[in-house]
Amino acid sequence: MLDHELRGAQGTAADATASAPTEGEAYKRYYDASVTDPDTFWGAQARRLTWITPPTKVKNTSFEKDNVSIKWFEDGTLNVSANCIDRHVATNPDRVAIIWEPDNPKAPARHITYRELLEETCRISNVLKAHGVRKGDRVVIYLPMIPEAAFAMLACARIGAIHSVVFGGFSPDSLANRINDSDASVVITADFAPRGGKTTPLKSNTDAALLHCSDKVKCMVVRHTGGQIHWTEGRDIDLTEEMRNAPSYCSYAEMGAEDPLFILYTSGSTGKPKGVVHTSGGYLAYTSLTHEVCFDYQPGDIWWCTADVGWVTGHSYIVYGPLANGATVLMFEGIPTWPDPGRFWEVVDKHKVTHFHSAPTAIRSLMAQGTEWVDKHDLSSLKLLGTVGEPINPEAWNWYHQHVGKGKLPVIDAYWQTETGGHLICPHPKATTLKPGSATTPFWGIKPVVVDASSGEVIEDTKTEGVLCIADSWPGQMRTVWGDHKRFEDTYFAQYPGLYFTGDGCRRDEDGYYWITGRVDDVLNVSGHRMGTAEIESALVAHEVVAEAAVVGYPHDIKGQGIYAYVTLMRGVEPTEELRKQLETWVRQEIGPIAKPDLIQWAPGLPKTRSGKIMRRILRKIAENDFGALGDISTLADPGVVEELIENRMNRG
Ligand code: 6R9
Repeated sequence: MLDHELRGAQGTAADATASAPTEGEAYKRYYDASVTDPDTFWGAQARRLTWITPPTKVKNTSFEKDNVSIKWFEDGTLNVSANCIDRHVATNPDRVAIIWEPDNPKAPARHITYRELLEETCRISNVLKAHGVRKGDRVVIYLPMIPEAAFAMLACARIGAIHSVVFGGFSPDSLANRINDSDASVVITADFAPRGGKTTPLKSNTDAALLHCSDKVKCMVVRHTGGQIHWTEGRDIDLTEEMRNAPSYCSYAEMGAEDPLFILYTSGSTGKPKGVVHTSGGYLAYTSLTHEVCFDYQPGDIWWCTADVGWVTGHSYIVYGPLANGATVLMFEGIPTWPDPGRFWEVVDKHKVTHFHSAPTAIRSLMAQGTEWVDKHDLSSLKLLGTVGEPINPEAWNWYHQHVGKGKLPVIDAYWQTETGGHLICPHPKATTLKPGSATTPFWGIKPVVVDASSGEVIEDTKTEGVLCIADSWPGQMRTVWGDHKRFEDTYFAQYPGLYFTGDGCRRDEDGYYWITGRVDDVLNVSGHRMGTAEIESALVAHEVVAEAAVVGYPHDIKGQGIYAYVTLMRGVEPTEELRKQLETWVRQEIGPIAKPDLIQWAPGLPKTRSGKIMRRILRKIAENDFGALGDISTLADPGVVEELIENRMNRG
């Protein structure tokens, strides 16, 4: 071990929250203290981490337009991987870190202890180093939900490389864009990704992506299914084989608190996806704290978050937060409805899961299958339920509480975003009275404000409605957009000067509870996956028969929002059912299966203003089958197109 690895064993996650108040009033007072004196509050919270050099500075942030700068704990140094692994190996080497449940219910589960987590992570770190990856280099991770995904993330963190995880459901094009935007030198993938009884050919997707990338990019392959794959000599590296031969220890790098930990691409209202950058110290302190407090996580609990590591929820609440807390994390490769709709509950019983965290879309899809699938399972190990990703409708909340929680368990509705690193608004299981459908009240350190969208004024009344902004920084906040700080400032801080703009609308009730009403910009939330309408439109118009396309969301029973595309074909092209299918497949290939339009309407013309702007408000109304109240259409260049679109609308339900 290096000298600095022996120093600084000053923190354990529980230290900082040992005396955290969980009674209603005390919890509230603690919140007040956190927002009135953030330096003291977060200075104390920093001690939940093990620092190489403990920070003396706490908060140094500015939301000022054109001068946005966010730094937390800036003079501290640490290593995130050491915080998630080594300090637990020192105290509890044989504790299980990851329980892996494979897609196939008949295949054996894996139990990986903290000691094994250290070894596997170190082996990947050593392979990365042997192939020239250094501090600050970017590594793209395109893997199924297998433990190697967590090992690879932590292996990057260990040597100071910046990872960028790409969801396994994304297409070769989306993967190539992310490799190129982050200028990555390595992509780590697997041969195949089994999921719900089907398999995605990740390696051949990567081969296709790499045709559009620099030929310096290396491809490391995890042999997961062992299936046949194409091999490019000189570029492809058998990671499974090289891990076997690599040393099982690798020292960790001393990183500044503000050194980037990862980039994660997310959709915005315009342009290509943005590389959201999170850094080391503040992000880890924040995810570790929120995981422990909001979910009341206790040592020995078995934590299961059903998200994919390709999304931020997987980063913060499968990997970093829980492992920083020394938790036992269940990682599931499959889907809720395969081989049957009882799979989640079977897994809960099999592994005695205590904390189950999922998404409204999953809950709604299981609700639609009837209660017998859940009622026949014991589920007595469960202590708490969570939901995240989109607003949960009270029916789904109640079903979850009643049938999964047997009418007893708290449902923690956690509202946050890729950009925020961790929870912004969510209840405390012991201190907050829950209201089905509301994410309730802000977490410690978070100052939400409701703004009148037209005047830009902050509304002081408790009971109100408007757009949701946050008035001050918190340690888990994103620091910049990769390679484009101006875009960061313009997207989040220009609209309402001095405030962070979430892009969400909300209502605040008489008790000060927040009810998120969904995105106010052109961002869709389909089954909890964020997508910009612009991305889907540009995929559609890239097809040779498409002249123009406009995409909007509409209410969908299971997915929350469905994708509704209006497509204008090139002159002379016949609209047919076959063409509709072709366009669906096209979008799947361009972006990935999650972006496939649910409904495509042929639109001989689109409603436009005289300046040529598509009037999405009108298209949204038609897609919602709510065309009685179209509002003012007098600015339209050709009001006639609206009637035609209504007449041939696709959603008549
Ligand atoms: C964590 C995550 C962020 C957007 C966000 C909002 C919606 C997430 C929610 C919620 C209501 C909740 N959202 N959680 N809406 N209640 N509990 O999902 O990140 O993929 O970046 O999506 O999701 O609209 O702005 P991300």
